Amino acid sequence: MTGSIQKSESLYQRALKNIPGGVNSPVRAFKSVGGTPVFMKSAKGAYLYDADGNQYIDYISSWGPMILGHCHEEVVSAIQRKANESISFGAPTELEISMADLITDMAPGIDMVRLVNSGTEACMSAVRLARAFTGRNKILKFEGCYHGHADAFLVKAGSGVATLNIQAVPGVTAGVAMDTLTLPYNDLAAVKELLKNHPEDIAAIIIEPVAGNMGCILPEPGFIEGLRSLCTEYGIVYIFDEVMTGFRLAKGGAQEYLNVEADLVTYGKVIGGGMPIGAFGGKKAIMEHIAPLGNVYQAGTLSGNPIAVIAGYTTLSILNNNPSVYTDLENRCKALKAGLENALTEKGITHTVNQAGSMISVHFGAHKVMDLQTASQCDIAFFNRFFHHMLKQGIYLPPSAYESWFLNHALSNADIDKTIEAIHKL
Ligand code: KE4
Repeated sequence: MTGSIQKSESLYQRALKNIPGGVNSPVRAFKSVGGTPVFMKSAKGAYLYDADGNQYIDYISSWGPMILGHCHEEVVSAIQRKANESISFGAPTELEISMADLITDMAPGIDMVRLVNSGTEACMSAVRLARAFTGRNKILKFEGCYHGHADAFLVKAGSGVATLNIQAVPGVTAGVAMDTLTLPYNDLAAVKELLKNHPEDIAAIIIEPVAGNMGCILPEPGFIEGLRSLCTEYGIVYIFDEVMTGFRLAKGGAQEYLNVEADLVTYGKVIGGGMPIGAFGGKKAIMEHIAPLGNVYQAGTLSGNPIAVIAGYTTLSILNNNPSVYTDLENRCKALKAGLENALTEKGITHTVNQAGSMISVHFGAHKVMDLQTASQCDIAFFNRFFHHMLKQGIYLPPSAYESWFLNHALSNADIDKTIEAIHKL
């Protein structure tokens, strides 16, 4: 059991004075689950320590990046060494070549890659590139998928937009929204119908190949493959948003995990090892339109920043050289799934657990959760109570029913057992 969070409470009151909602990203504010957001002070391995000294088993892993666990010795010392040499140049470096080579080596079908500073930047740049490459304006995204906060993506988006139930984000103009078409995730028939009516209007289909922003939602058999065939048939750029799944589901991300190759892929989170990095990459025939090679302008003051890149490069290198990390993570996640299902069943709580690799989510309802609608039909109020019960037990879950949990490699079997025990105390 955790103790007082008095320091978090006073920090939150101070934060509200100069920061909108007291946080620098909405999902951290506990808005949907209620209560005071816990202010964290340090982290090591699988554990977080809050401002009051309470310890938590971490299932957020900074929303994915901390796949190796917090403050991994090799990553920390690489950052420290690099910081003694440089912080930022704004000039090309050899390290960026090594990073590009490593990403193209680990991920299938990536001929060229451009580093940016966030997943949002990666996704917005990939869409601009697809529009330039095809000469078309419209994009198709899926309800409940979240591709960052660029205007084009804030149409029926997941993550914090779904959590806060924002139907239409103010500031996104009708002109922008009209070029973003949306359909339910997993509805291949609806996509086929749409393309029949818009055979030459759509520049890109952008998708989370395993979705993590309405909880963890798996593609139905044939869905991702079906989109691949349709994109090829209609000359549409197929964009995998792998900001969450990239280098997490497998060394080659969802492309490897699902055995489907996209035309462009976006990355974030894990590739920065906890530092701010995004990236987009793909077929040379498309990527060579990016400035200064081509005319599709995309830029960034801190893109390829040495400190961020060394954190990401060290993280990816460890993953590349130790592929058993992925089997460990998947096995531990499967054990967690089984433990959650057994414990919730014993408590007589109707639920469904979705899991892919080291991504997992619990939904309170008897039905299959396979898109935003079925995720929204679950008992969100019960999830909120569940969240606070687990938090009190020292288990730190994403503070929203519309988020995936992320396991890190520092989690032990004892941590998983403690998580399951906490359910029995519900
Ligand atoms: P960032 O701009 O936050 O680095 O990445 C945007 C993004 C793009 N694509 C996918 C599939 C994503 O999940 C994200 C960001 N994920 C959220 C969590 N659902 C980040 C957490 C937050 O917004 O604070």
